[in-house]
Amino acid sequence: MQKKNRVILALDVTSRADALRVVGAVKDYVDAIKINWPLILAAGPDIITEMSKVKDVICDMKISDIPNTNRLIVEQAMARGASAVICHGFAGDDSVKACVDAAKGQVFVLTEMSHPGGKQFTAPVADQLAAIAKAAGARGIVAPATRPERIAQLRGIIGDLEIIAPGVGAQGGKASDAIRAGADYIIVGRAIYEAPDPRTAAKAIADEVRASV
Ligand code: NUP
Repeated sequence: MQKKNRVILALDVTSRADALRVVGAVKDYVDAIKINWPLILAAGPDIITEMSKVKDVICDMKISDIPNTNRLIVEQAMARGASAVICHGFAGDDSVKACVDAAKGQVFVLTEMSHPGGKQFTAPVADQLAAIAKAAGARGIVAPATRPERIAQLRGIIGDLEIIAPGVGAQGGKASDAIRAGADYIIVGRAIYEAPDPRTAAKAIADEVRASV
């Protein structure tokens, strides 16, 4: 994934037609496409392969099983063209390591989640989850754009690993705040794909990011 716009599109639309329309409109302003269960279930796993021909795909399946099952899930995602996957850290270091091995390092580990409920269980252990990501050899972590101060604190734990930050727009976070706090990329879904003109919305966010780097 080329660090050009520092924007990752969260493509949580629920049809192949919408996915193609949105990606066609915004591809100049995003560096990767994050695909989550809504689109995989609606359009089938071949959508990973189709989208991977346009941009790098991050499969956000929030993998959180025993090591063997994690390995099988990651192998399926990578075989379909994913460039990276997202896993939970709470299943433990062996489960995260299984993902890292199967994805040859291309794993982002969830730390503190961006929604209000993320404060309940993930926030108190987020520092440990970040340490697990670092020790396992992951590529990076997912940290909340809704709480930029946490991005900065988690950066202190992971060093030069990458931070991708969801929560911009619909969840109330601001792109420039997340980037200034140390995020490498922001993740944006509804603020782009639900906008009247997704291309204009994506460009505005990419411009905001560029101005804050
Ligand atoms: O903590 C997280 N918060 C979050 O929103 C971890 C995530 N992976 N996400 C995902 O980012 C979420 O599942 C969705 O795909 C995207 C944010 O979408 P939006 O709020 O910009 O529409």
